[in-house]
Amino acid sequence: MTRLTVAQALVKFLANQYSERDGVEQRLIPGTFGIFGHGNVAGVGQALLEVADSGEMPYHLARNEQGMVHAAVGFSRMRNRLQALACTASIGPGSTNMLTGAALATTNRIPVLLLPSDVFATRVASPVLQELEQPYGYDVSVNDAFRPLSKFFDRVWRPEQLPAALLGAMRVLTDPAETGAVTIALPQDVQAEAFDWPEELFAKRVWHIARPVPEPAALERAAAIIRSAQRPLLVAGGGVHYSEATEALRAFAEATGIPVGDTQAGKGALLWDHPQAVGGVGSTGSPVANALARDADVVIGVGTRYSDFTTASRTAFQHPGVRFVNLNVAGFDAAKHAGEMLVADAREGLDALRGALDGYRAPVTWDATDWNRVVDEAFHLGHQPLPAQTEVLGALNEEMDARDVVVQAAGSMPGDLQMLWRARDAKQYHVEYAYSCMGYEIAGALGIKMAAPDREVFALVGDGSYLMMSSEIVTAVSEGIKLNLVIVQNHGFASIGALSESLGSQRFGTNYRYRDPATGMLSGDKLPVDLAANAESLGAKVIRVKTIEEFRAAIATARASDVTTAIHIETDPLAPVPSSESWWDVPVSEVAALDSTQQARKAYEVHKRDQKPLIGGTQP
Ligand SMILES: Cc1ncc(C[n+]2csc(CCOP(=O)(O)OP(=O)(O)O)c2C)c(N)n1
Ligand SMILES: [Mg+2]
Repeated sequence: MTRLTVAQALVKFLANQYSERDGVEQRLIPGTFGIFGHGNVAGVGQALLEVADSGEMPYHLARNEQGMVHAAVGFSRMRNRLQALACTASIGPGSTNMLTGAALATTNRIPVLLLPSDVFATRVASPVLQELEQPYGYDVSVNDAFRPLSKFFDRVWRPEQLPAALLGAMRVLTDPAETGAVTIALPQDVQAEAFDWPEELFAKRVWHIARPVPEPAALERAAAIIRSAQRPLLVAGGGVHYSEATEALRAFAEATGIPVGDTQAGKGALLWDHPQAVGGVGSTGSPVANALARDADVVIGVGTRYSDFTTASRTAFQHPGVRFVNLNVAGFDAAKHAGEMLVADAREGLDALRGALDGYRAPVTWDATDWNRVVDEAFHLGHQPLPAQTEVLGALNEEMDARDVVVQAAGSMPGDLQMLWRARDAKQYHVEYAYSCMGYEIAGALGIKMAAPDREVFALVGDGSYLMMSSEIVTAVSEGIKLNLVIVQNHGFASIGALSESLGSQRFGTNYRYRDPATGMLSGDKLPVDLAANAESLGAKVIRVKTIEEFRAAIATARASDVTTAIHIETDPLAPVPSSESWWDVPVSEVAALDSTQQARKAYEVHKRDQKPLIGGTQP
């Protein structure tokens, strides 16, 4: 027996957990992010202090709890879900600040271990500082809000409950089908309570990350459907990366001749210059992929959750008899669009399908020449007087090393990136577009750099995102973790502004400007906001550029620097962007006094006709 507090036992346990896949073993939880308050400073905080100089559980002080969960997500995604970080927060606001991060992790199917602190189990001092009281239930706490956001949730009211909670948490973190946010809520008093633990709790334990193989009958059914296809299209999602199946995908594509489109999480699964890479599928995809999607008779989804951006809100696939074959480790995703379910690891499944399709060649053809020219033009627009955002992305795409990583999450950039970016390395493109959370960029980049210190990481940050959360710059500076930031200043929401205008809402409330007393609207002068000065004040080195030539030079300077460097550039939010020739369902008011809204509603109703509640489902 070992006498330790609950928090000490937790830390000791976590330090002894390992993951294994393909014979490679590594620490499952190699570090902990945290912010201390009275809810965890003397519990989990004390336990982390006891091991602080042993390397057993490195501790990183974050600046914002939401940010630290984003960093943990960036880290785990970069490590293909083989490792996860823990996040400890104090009770009340410290913990609820992690809710957005929890939702983001679960939506993206990325493992993070969240350790919110909780109110006293004994309730002897209740209501404690930051305790929310509910007259209908004395056992309700704000941490119950984690339940719908987590793939595993437990609250350790008694020390005896800890071992089972820990085992359950590790299982879900390492289960590729179930993974996401894993939450263990820790009452403040229980964290500090001592208990006699069995030695075995702290033995080294290896969690084997499975590569489930397809069931033979399911493989046969899937292969039969693909063999019947005249115009098949494969949609590669994030699961291809997490399973490290990019080589298997390339071999599959080359053996079958099937074109490969990608999703935001899947970009880079097949590198852009592969002759069978046709670009993004859906609302922000390439017209080449979207033409193939429109006419596809068989869609093979690999590791994709089929978000509305991928299906263009269920308008992307218009062949009346279209059928889906969904290779996914999660039955939940494999069942979508009435697909033939091939529940398996992406690499195992692709290899098995390649074998089962021996001799099959897809007769489908396409031509990407025109589209490649359109992208080249967008990258070199020469827009005046301010450069276009597409030129910023183009310069970055061209100047970055193949192994550098570009990070983005929200605003107008994810769409432009999905459409235009030419991924030259499987891990070059990191856009969080499942939760599309403003503020992910800098915090996520911090975790990515921690996961891949040998790569340069470039976070593209819109002014809106920057204002929402730039605090992890300070963490990067304090930890000596070098980031490159590109702050794209366009004085508001280019994205939602354009969306608003296209939906007849006249960019209302999307510009960061002074309120104009004459109109009462936020349509006055630009604000005197200087985000470069802000970044500098947080400890970053700053380069201000005005032209694309200066920007290119600044990228080289930032890359060569060993300290966190922010490049500030102003762009024209109204500059042209190529069309994906696709659609996204954002409902427009059915009745309106405004003529602009009435016109937009008419256009909306035309698009709605192409939308099908059920896309697939045709029986052979
Ligand atoms: C946390 C959060 N709040 C709101 C939104 C909705 N939203 C999407 S894009 C956007 C504006 C982003 O502005 P900015 O970062 O400047 O990028 P830009 O649109 O100018 O490219 C908003 C408010 C979001 N995605 N995330
Ligand atoms: Mg902006």
